[in-house]
Amino acid sequence: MDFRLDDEQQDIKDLVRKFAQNELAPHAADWDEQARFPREILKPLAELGLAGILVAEDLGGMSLSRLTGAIIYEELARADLATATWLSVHNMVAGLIARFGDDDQRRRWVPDMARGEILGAFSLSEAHAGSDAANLRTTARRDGDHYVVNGTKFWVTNAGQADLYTVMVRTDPDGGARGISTLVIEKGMPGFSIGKIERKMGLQSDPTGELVFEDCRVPMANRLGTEGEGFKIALASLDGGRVNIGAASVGLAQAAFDVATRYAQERQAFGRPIGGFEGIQFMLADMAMRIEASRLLVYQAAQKMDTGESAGLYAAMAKCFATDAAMAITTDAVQVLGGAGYVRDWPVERYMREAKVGQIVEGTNQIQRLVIARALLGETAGAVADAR
Ligand code: COS
Repeated sequence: MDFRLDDEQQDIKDLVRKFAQNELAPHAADWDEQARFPREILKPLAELGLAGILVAEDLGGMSLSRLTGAIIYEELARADLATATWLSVHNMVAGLIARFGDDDQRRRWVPDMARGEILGAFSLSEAHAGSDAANLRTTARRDGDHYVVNGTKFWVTNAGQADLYTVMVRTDPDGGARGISTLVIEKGMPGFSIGKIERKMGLQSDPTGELVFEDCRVPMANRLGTEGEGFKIALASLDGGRVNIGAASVGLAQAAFDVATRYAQERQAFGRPIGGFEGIQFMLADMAMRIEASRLLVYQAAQKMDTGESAGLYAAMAKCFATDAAMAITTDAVQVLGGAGYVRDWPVERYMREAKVGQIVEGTNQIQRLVIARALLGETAGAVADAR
Protein backbone atom coordinates (compact mmCIF):
# COMPACT_ATOMS: atom_id res chain seq x y z
CA MET A 1 0.00 0.00 0.00
CA ASP A 2 1.46 3.35 -1.07
CA PHE A 3 -0.02 6.54 0.32
CA ARG A 4 1.97 8.82 -2.01
CA LEU A 5 0.59 10.24 -5.24
CA ASP A 6 2.46 9.15 -8.36
CA ASP A 7 4.27 11.75 -10.51
CA GLU A 8 1.36 12.20 -12.93
CA GLN A 9 -1.13 12.67 -10.09
CA GLN A 10 1.16 15.17 -8.35
CA ASP A 11 1.64 17.14 -11.61
CA ILE A 12 -2.14 17.24 -12.21
CA LYS A 13 -2.76 18.27 -8.60
CA ASP A 14 -0.23 21.13 -8.92
CA LEU A 15 -1.67 22.24 -12.26
CA VAL A 16 -5.27 22.22 -11.01
CA ARG A 17 -4.31 24.00 -7.79
CA LYS A 18 -2.60 26.78 -9.73
CA PHE A 19 -5.57 27.22 -12.05
CA ALA A 20 -8.10 27.05 -9.21
CA GLN A 21 -6.27 29.47 -6.93
CA ASN A 22 -5.73 31.98 -9.77
CA GLU A 23 -8.99 31.69 -11.73
CA LEU A 24 -11.61 30.52 -9.22
CA ALA A 25 -10.70 31.52 -5.67
CA PRO A 26 -10.59 35.30 -6.29
CA HIS A 27 -14.12 35.25 -7.78
CA ALA A 28 -15.92 32.61 -5.71
CA ALA A 29 -17.48 35.03 -3.19
CA ASP A 30 -18.73 37.41 -5.93
CA TRP A 31 -20.17 34.60 -8.04
CA ASP A 32 -22.03 33.35 -4.97
CA GLU A 33 -23.21 36.83 -3.96
CA GLN A 34 -24.43 37.63 -7.48
CA ALA A 35 -25.77 34.09 -8.13
CA ARG A 36 -23.87 34.21 -11.42
CA PHE A 37 -22.93 31.00 -13.22
CA PRO A 38 -19.41 31.49 -14.61
CA ARG A 39 -19.99 29.80 -17.95
CA GLU A 40 -16.86 31.44 -19.35
CA ILE A 41 -14.61 29.15 -17.31
CA LEU A 42 -15.96 25.93 -18.84
CA LYS A 43 -13.67 26.35 -21.88
CA PRO A 44 -10.46 26.96 -19.89
CA LEU A 45 -11.38 23.99 -17.67
CA ALA A 46 -11.89 21.88 -20.81
CA GLU A 47 -8.53 23.02 -22.20
CA LEU A 48 -6.94 21.52 -19.09
CA GLY A 49 -8.79 18.27 -19.82
CA LEU A 50 -11.16 18.69 -16.89
CA ALA A 51 -14.42 18.45 -18.87
CA GLY A 52 -13.70 14.87 -19.92
CA ILE A 53 -11.88 13.47 -16.91
CA LEU A 54 -13.03 9.85 -17.22
CA VAL A 55 -13.71 9.85 -20.95
CA ALA A 56 -11.50 7.80 -23.30
CA GLU A 57 -8.92 9.70 -25.33
CA ASP A 58 -10.46 8.73 -28.69
CA LEU A 59 -13.57 10.63 -27.56
CA GLY A 60 -11.51 13.65 -26.60
CA GLY A 61 -11.20 12.86 -22.91
CA MET A 62 -8.29 12.38 -20.52
CA SER A 63 -9.04 8.78 -19.55
CA LEU A 64 -7.96 9.52 -15.99
CA SER A 65 -8.66 7.31 -13.01
CA ARG A 66 -11.34 8.00 -10.40
CA LEU A 67 -8.54 8.58 -7.92
CA THR A 68 -7.02 11.32 -10.07
CA GLY A 69 -10.53 12.70 -10.52
CA ALA A 70 -10.92 12.87 -6.72
CA ILE A 71 -7.63 14.77 -6.45
CA ILE A 72 -8.90 17.23 -9.09
CA TYR A 73 -12.25 17.87 -7.33
CA GLU A 74 -10.47 18.36 -4.03
CA GLU A 75 -8.27 21.10 -5.50
CA LEU A 76 -11.14 22.78 -7.34
CA ALA A 77 -13.32 22.81 -4.22
CA ARG A 78 -10.50 24.21 -2.13
CA ALA A 79 -10.93 27.30 -4.32
CA ASP A 80 -14.66 27.15 -5.18
CA LEU A 81 -17.03 24.36 -4.17
CA ALA A 82 -19.65 25.49 -6.69
CA THR A 83 -17.33 24.98 -9.67
CA ALA A 84 -16.25 21.57 -8.37
CA THR A 85 -19.92 20.61 -8.00
CA TRP A 86 -21.18 21.61 -11.43
CA LEU A 87 -18.11 20.24 -13.14
CA SER A 88 -18.46 16.92 -11.33
CA VAL A 89 -22.06 16.63 -12.56
CA HIS A 90 -20.93 17.45 -16.11
CA ASN A 91 -18.22 14.78 -15.92
CA MET A 92 -20.64 12.28 -14.39
CA VAL A 93 -22.93 12.75 -17.38
CA ALA A 94 -20.09 12.52 -19.92
CA GLY A 95 -18.95 9.32 -18.21
CA LEU A 96 -22.50 7.98 -18.10
CA ILE A 97 -22.99 8.48 -21.85
CA ALA A 98 -19.55 7.03 -22.60
CA ARG A 99 -20.35 3.98 -20.46
CA PHE A 100 -23.99 3.28 -21.25
CA GLY A 101 -24.44 4.90 -24.67
CA ASP A 102 -23.96 3.13 -27.99
CA ASP A 103 -21.26 4.20 -30.46
CA ASP A 104 -23.48 6.75 -32.23
CA GLN A 105 -24.53 8.33 -28.95
CA ARG A 106 -20.97 8.50 -27.68
CA ARG A 107 -19.71 10.22 -30.82
CA ARG A 108 -22.69 12.54 -30.94
CA TRP A 109 -22.32 14.03 -27.47
CA VAL A 110 -19.16 13.06 -25.60
CA PRO A 111 -16.45 14.85 -27.66
CA ASP A 112 -18.42 18.13 -27.52
CA MET A 113 -18.76 17.71 -23.76
CA ALA A 114 -15.05 17.03 -23.33
CA ARG A 115 -14.26 20.16 -25.37
CA GLY A 116 -16.54 22.21 -23.17
CA GLU A 117 -18.79 23.10 -26.12
CA ILE A 118 -21.81 21.73 -24.30
CA LEU A 119 -22.61 21.33 -20.62
CA GLY A 120 -24.32 18.27 -19.14
CA ALA A 121 -26.86 17.78 -16.35
CA PHE A 122 -28.34 14.79 -14.51
CA SER A 123 -31.95 14.55 -13.46
CA LEU A 124 -33.42 11.91 -11.17
CA SER A 125 -35.32 13.65 -8.33
CA GLU A 126 -38.94 14.79 -8.36
CA ALA A 127 -41.09 16.66 -5.84
CA HIS A 128 -42.25 13.46 -4.14
CA ALA A 129 -39.25 11.29 -5.13
CA GLY A 130 -35.97 12.47 -3.60
CA SER A 131 -34.60 9.75 -1.34
CA ASP A 132 -37.27 7.38 -2.67
CA ALA A 133 -35.95 7.86 -6.18
CA ALA A 134 -37.57 4.72 -7.66
CA ASN A 135 -40.95 6.34 -7.03
CA LEU A 136 -40.47 8.88 -9.83
CA ARG A 137 -43.51 9.65 -11.99
CA THR A 138 -42.38 11.61 -15.04
CA THR A 139 -43.74 9.46 -17.86
CA ALA A 140 -42.34 8.59 -21.27
CA ARG A 141 -44.96 6.98 -23.51
CA ARG A 142 -43.89 5.41 -26.77
CA ASP A 143 -45.30 6.93 -29.95
CA GLY A 144 -43.75 5.54 -33.14
CA ASP A 145 -40.01 6.11 -32.99
CA HIS A 146 -40.37 8.73 -30.24
CA TYR A 147 -41.15 8.96 -26.53
CA VAL A 148 -43.66 11.55 -25.37
CA VAL A 149 -42.43 12.87 -22.01
CA ASN A 150 -44.65 14.53 -19.37
CA GLY A 151 -43.76 15.61 -15.84
CA THR A 152 -41.57 17.88 -13.75
CA LYS A 153 -38.11 17.09 -12.41
CA PHE A 154 -36.72 18.81 -9.30
CA TRP A 155 -33.35 19.86 -7.86
CA VAL A 156 -31.48 19.64 -11.14
CA THR A 157 -27.91 20.96 -10.93
CA ASN A 158 -26.99 23.13 -13.96
CA ALA A 159 -30.70 23.63 -14.82
CA GLY A 160 -31.04 26.21 -17.57
CA GLN A 161 -27.29 26.35 -18.18
CA ALA A 162 -26.92 22.79 -19.45
CA ASP A 163 -27.29 21.85 -23.10
CA LEU A 164 -28.15 18.21 -22.50
CA TYR A 165 -29.89 16.48 -19.64
CA THR A 166 -29.79 12.78 -18.80
CA VAL A 167 -33.30 12.35 -17.47
CA MET A 168 -34.72 9.33 -15.64
CA VAL A 169 -38.28 8.73 -16.78
CA ARG A 170 -40.93 6.10 -16.20
CA THR A 171 -41.45 3.93 -19.28
CA ASP A 172 -43.43 1.25 -17.44
CA PRO A 173 -46.13 2.56 -15.06
CA ASP A 174 -46.19 -0.70 -13.08
CA GLY A 175 -42.50 -1.53 -13.31
CA GLY A 176 -41.21 0.06 -10.07
CA ALA A 177 -37.43 0.48 -10.13
CA ARG A 178 -37.31 -1.71 -13.26
CA GLY A 179 -39.76 0.53 -15.14
CA ILE A 180 -37.37 3.49 -15.40
CA SER A 181 -35.31 4.46 -18.47
CA THR A 182 -32.69 7.12 -19.21
CA LEU A 183 -33.26 9.67 -21.99
CA VAL A 184 -30.92 12.35 -23.25
CA ILE A 185 -33.09 15.43 -23.58
CA GLU A 186 -31.57 18.43 -25.31
CA LYS A 187 -32.07 22.12 -24.72
CA GLY A 188 -34.57 23.55 -27.19
CA MET A 189 -36.59 20.37 -27.77
CA PRO A 190 -40.25 21.44 -28.14
CA GLY A 191 -42.21 20.78 -24.94
CA PHE A 192 -39.11 21.13 -22.70
CA SER A 193 -38.75 24.24 -20.55
CA ILE A 194 -36.96 25.31 -17.41
CA GLY A 195 -39.18 25.94 -14.38
CA LYS A 196 -38.33 27.62 -11.10
CA ILE A 197 -34.67 28.25 -10.26
CA GLU A 198 -34.21 27.85 -6.50
CA ARG A 199 -32.79 30.45 -4.13
CA LYS A 200 -30.43 28.48 -1.92
CA MET A 201 -28.48 28.74 1.32
CA GLY A 202 -25.21 28.48 -0.63
CA LEU A 203 -23.73 27.43 -4.00
CA GLN A 204 -25.76 30.19 -5.56
CA SER A 205 -23.55 30.47 -8.62
CA ASP A 206 -24.53 26.95 -9.60
CA PRO A 207 -28.20 26.95 -10.66
CA THR A 208 -30.53 24.32 -9.22
CA GLY A 209 -33.99 24.15 -10.74
CA GLU A 210 -36.93 22.39 -12.31
CA LEU A 211 -37.24 20.78 -15.74
CA VAL A 212 -40.77 20.87 -17.14
CA PHE A 213 -41.89 18.44 -19.85
CA GLU A 214 -45.22 18.94 -21.62
CA ASP A 215 -45.72 16.42 -24.43
CA CYS A 216 -42.02 16.68 -25.19
CA ARG A 217 -41.15 14.36 -28.10
CA VAL A 218 -37.78 12.68 -27.65
CA PRO A 219 -36.40 10.33 -30.34
CA MET A 220 -35.92 6.74 -29.21
CA ALA A 221 -32.35 7.14 -30.46
CA ASN A 222 -31.84 9.36 -27.37
CA ARG A 223 -32.46 6.51 -24.93
CA LEU A 224 -29.32 5.27 -23.17
CA GLY A 225 -29.17 1.55 -22.46
CA THR A 226 -32.22 -0.66 -22.62
CA GLU A 227 -35.74 0.20 -21.55
CA GLY A 228 -36.03 -0.40 -17.80
CA GLU A 229 -32.30 0.00 -17.15
CA GLY A 230 -32.54 3.64 -16.09
CA PHE A 231 -32.55 3.20 -12.30
CA LYS A 232 -29.40 1.09 -12.39
CA ILE A 233 -27.73 3.59 -14.72
CA ALA A 234 -28.65 6.38 -12.29
CA LEU A 235 -27.46 4.63 -9.15
CA ALA A 236 -24.29 3.29 -10.73
CA SER A 237 -23.48 6.85 -11.88
CA LEU A 238 -24.26 8.20 -8.43
CA ASP A 239 -21.67 5.88 -6.88
CA GLY A 240 -19.01 7.88 -8.73
CA GLY A 241 -20.80 11.14 -7.98
CA ARG A 242 -20.71 10.32 -4.28
CA VAL A 243 -16.95 9.84 -4.34
CA ASN A 244 -16.60 13.21 -6.09
CA ILE A 245 -18.80 14.98 -3.53
CA GLY A 246 -16.67 13.41 -0.80
CA ALA A 247 -13.53 14.66 -2.54
CA ALA A 248 -14.95 18.15 -2.96
CA SER A 249 -15.88 18.21 0.74
CA VAL A 250 -12.28 17.40 1.62
CA GLY A 251 -11.18 20.42 -0.44
CA LEU A 252 -13.78 22.66 1.20
CA ALA A 253 -12.77 21.47 4.69
CA GLN A 254 -9.11 22.04 3.85
CA ALA A 255 -9.86 25.60 2.76
CA ALA A 256 -11.68 26.27 6.05
CA PHE A 257 -8.85 24.70 8.03
CA ASP A 258 -6.25 26.83 6.19
CA VAL A 259 -8.08 30.05 7.09
CA ALA A 260 -8.65 28.97 10.70
CA THR A 261 -5.01 27.98 11.19
CA ARG A 262 -3.68 31.23 9.76
CA TYR A 263 -6.11 33.23 11.87
CA ALA A 264 -5.13 31.31 15.03
CA GLN A 265 -1.47 32.16 14.41
CA GLU A 266 -2.12 35.86 13.81
CA ARG A 267 -5.02 36.87 16.03
CA GLN A 268 -3.87 38.07 19.43
CA ALA A 269 -5.87 37.77 22.66
CA PHE A 270 -4.72 38.04 26.26
CA GLY A 271 -1.25 38.94 24.98
CA ARG A 272 -0.60 36.01 22.66
CA PRO A 273 -1.84 34.35 19.46
CA ILE A 274 -5.11 32.50 20.11
CA GLY A 275 -3.43 29.38 18.67
CA GLY A 276 -1.52 29.28 21.96
CA PHE A 277 -4.70 28.33 23.82
CA GLU A 278 -5.69 24.69 24.23
CA GLY A 279 -9.33 25.40 23.39
CA ILE A 280 -8.27 26.47 19.87
CA GLN A 281 -5.49 23.90 19.53
CA PHE A 282 -7.84 20.99 20.19
CA MET A 283 -10.31 22.27 17.62
CA LEU A 284 -7.56 22.57 14.99
CA ALA A 285 -6.24 19.11 15.83
CA ASP A 286 -9.70 17.57 15.45
CA MET A 287 -10.17 19.38 12.14
CA ALA A 288 -6.85 18.08 10.80
CA MET A 289 -7.62 14.49 11.86
CA ARG A 290 -11.04 14.56 10.23
CA ILE A 291 -9.61 15.94 6.98
CA GLU A 292 -6.98 13.21 6.78
CA ALA A 293 -9.51 10.46 7.58
CA SER A 294 -11.94 11.82 4.98
CA ARG A 295 -9.24 12.03 2.33
CA LEU A 296 -8.17 8.44 2.93
CA LEU A 297 -11.76 7.16 2.73
CA VAL A 298 -12.30 9.10 -0.51
CA TYR A 299 -9.06 7.81 -2.06
CA GLN A 300 -9.96 4.25 -1.03
CA ALA A 301 -13.43 4.43 -2.57
CA ALA A 302 -12.02 5.95 -5.78
CA GLN A 303 -9.35 3.29 -6.00
CA LYS A 304 -11.90 0.52 -5.54
CA MET A 305 -13.89 1.95 -8.43
CA ASP A 306 -10.70 2.04 -10.52
CA THR A 307 -9.98 -1.61 -9.87
CA GLY A 308 -13.56 -2.56 -10.74
CA GLU A 309 -14.40 -3.81 -7.25
CA SER A 310 -17.91 -3.40 -5.92
CA ALA A 311 -17.53 0.11 -4.56
CA GLY A 312 -21.03 1.31 -3.66
CA LEU A 313 -20.48 0.64 0.04
CA TYR A 314 -17.17 2.52 0.07
CA ALA A 315 -18.55 5.40 -2.01
CA ALA A 316 -21.37 5.78 0.52
CA MET A 317 -18.93 5.68 3.45
CA ALA A 318 -16.62 8.24 1.86
CA LYS A 319 -19.44 10.61 0.92
CA CYS A 320 -21.15 10.37 4.29
CA PHE A 321 -18.02 10.69 6.42
CA ALA A 322 -16.37 13.45 4.38
CA THR A 323 -19.48 15.62 4.13
CA ASP A 324 -20.32 15.23 7.85
CA ALA A 325 -16.70 16.09 8.60
CA ALA A 326 -16.79 19.16 6.32
CA MET A 327 -19.91 20.40 8.11
CA ALA A 328 -18.20 20.07 11.50
CA ILE A 329 -14.90 21.55 10.28
CA THR A 330 -16.43 24.60 8.59
CA THR A 331 -18.61 25.20 11.66
CA ASP A 332 -15.53 25.05 13.90
CA ALA A 333 -13.63 27.34 11.51
CA VAL A 334 -16.33 29.97 12.04
CA GLN A 335 -15.93 29.44 15.80
CA VAL A 336 -12.15 29.88 15.68
CA LEU A 337 -12.62 33.21 13.88
CA GLY A 338 -15.37 34.28 16.29
CA GLY A 339 -17.06 37.50 15.16
CA ALA A 340 -14.82 37.63 12.08
CA GLY A 341 -16.12 34.19 11.14
CA TYR A 342 -19.71 35.37 11.06
CA VAL A 343 -19.19 38.28 8.65
CA ARG A 344 -18.70 38.19 4.91
CA ASP A 345 -15.27 39.80 4.89
CA TRP A 346 -13.95 36.32 5.61
CA PRO A 347 -14.83 33.23 3.56
CA VAL A 348 -15.62 30.81 6.38
CA GLU A 349 -19.29 31.73 6.76
CA ARG A 350 -19.71 30.87 3.05
CA TYR A 351 -17.81 27.62 3.53
CA MET A 352 -20.17 26.72 6.39
CA ARG A 353 -23.25 27.46 4.24
CA GLU A 354 -21.76 25.48 1.37
CA ALA A 355 -20.83 22.47 3.49
CA LYS A 356 -24.48 21.81 4.35
CA VAL A 357 -25.41 20.78 0.84
CA GLY A 358 -22.89 17.94 0.87
CA GLN A 359 -24.93 16.17 3.55
CA ILE A 360 -27.97 16.34 1.26
CA VAL A 361 -26.95 15.97 -2.42
CA GLU A 362 -26.29 12.73 -4.28
CA GLY A 363 -28.32 10.92 -1.64
CA THR A 364 -28.76 12.31 1.89
CA ASN A 365 -26.41 11.03 4.55
CA GLN A 366 -29.33 9.09 6.00
CA ILE A 367 -29.59 7.28 2.64
CA GLN A 368 -25.80 6.67 2.67
CA ARG A 369 -26.14 5.07 6.10
CA LEU A 370 -28.96 2.93 4.73
CA VAL A 371 -26.79 1.84 1.79
CA ILE A 372 -23.91 1.05 4.19
CA ALA A 373 -26.12 -0.92 6.58
CA ARG A 374 -27.75 -2.87 3.75
CA ALA A 375 -24.35 -3.79 2.35
CA LEU A 376 -23.05 -4.85 5.76
CA LEU A 377 -26.08 -6.94 6.60
CA GLY A 378 -26.54 -8.31 3.11
CA GLU A 379 -24.37 -10.21 0.71
CA THR A 380 -21.28 -8.00 1.03
CA ALA A 381 -21.02 -8.48 4.80
CA GLY A 382 -18.62 -11.36 4.18
CA ALA A 383 -16.49 -9.26 1.83
CA VAL A 384 -16.19 -6.48 4.39
CA ALA A 385 -15.23 -8.96 7.10
CA ASP A 386 -12.68 -10.58 4.75
CA ALA A 387 -11.06 -7.25 3.99
CA ARG A 388 -10.21 -6.72 7.67
N1 COS B 1 -25.59 0.50 -8.73
C1 COS B 1 -26.30 -0.22 -9.63
N2 COS B 1 -27.52 -0.73 -9.38
C2 COS B 1 -28.03 -0.50 -8.17
C3 COS B 1 -27.35 0.24 -7.18
C4 COS B 1 -26.07 0.74 -7.49
N3 COS B 1 -25.36 1.45 -6.62
N4 COS B 1 -28.12 0.31 -6.07
C5 COS B 1 -29.25 -0.38 -6.35
N5 COS B 1 -29.19 -0.86 -7.61
C6 COS B 1 -30.20 -1.66 -8.29
C7 COS B 1 -30.58 -2.86 -7.42
O1 COS B 1 -29.69 -3.93 -7.65
C8 COS B 1 -31.98 -3.16 -7.89
O2 COS B 1 -31.94 -3.90 -9.08
P1 COS B 1 -32.75 -5.30 -9.23
O3 COS B 1 -34.20 -4.88 -9.15
O4 COS B 1 -32.36 -5.81 -10.56
O5 COS B 1 -32.34 -6.14 -8.09
C9 COS B 1 -32.55 -1.78 -8.23
O6 COS B 1 -31.41 -0.93 -8.45
C10 COS B 1 -33.40 -1.24 -7.13
O7 COS B 1 -32.62 -1.19 -5.95
P2 COS B 1 -33.27 -1.17 -4.49
O8 COS B 1 -34.26 -2.27 -4.37
O9 COS B 1 -32.15 -1.13 -3.51
O10 COS B 1 -34.05 0.23 -4.54
P3 COS B 1 -34.80 1.05 -3.42
O11 COS B 1 -36.00 1.65 -4.00
O12 COS B 1 -34.91 0.23 -2.17
O13 COS B 1 -33.82 2.32 -3.13
C11 COS B 1 -32.00 3.64 -2.45
C12 COS B 1 -32.51 2.30 -2.98
C13 COS B 1 -32.84 4.20 -1.34
C14 COS B 1 -30.63 3.32 -1.91
C15 COS B 1 -31.95 4.59 -3.65
O14 COS B 1 -33.24 4.95 -4.04
C16 COS B 1 -31.14 5.85 -3.41
O15 COS B 1 -29.90 5.80 -3.48
N6 COS B 1 -31.82 6.97 -3.16
C17 COS B 1 -31.20 8.26 -3.14
C18 COS B 1 -31.27 8.87 -4.50
C19 COS B 1 -30.19 9.86 -4.71
O16 COS B 1 -29.03 9.62 -4.42
N7 COS B 1 -30.56 11.00 -5.23
C20 COS B 1 -29.59 12.02 -5.46
C21 COS B 1 -30.09 13.04 -6.31
S1 COS B 1 -29.65 12.76 -7.91
S2 COS B 1 -30.61 14.15 -8.87
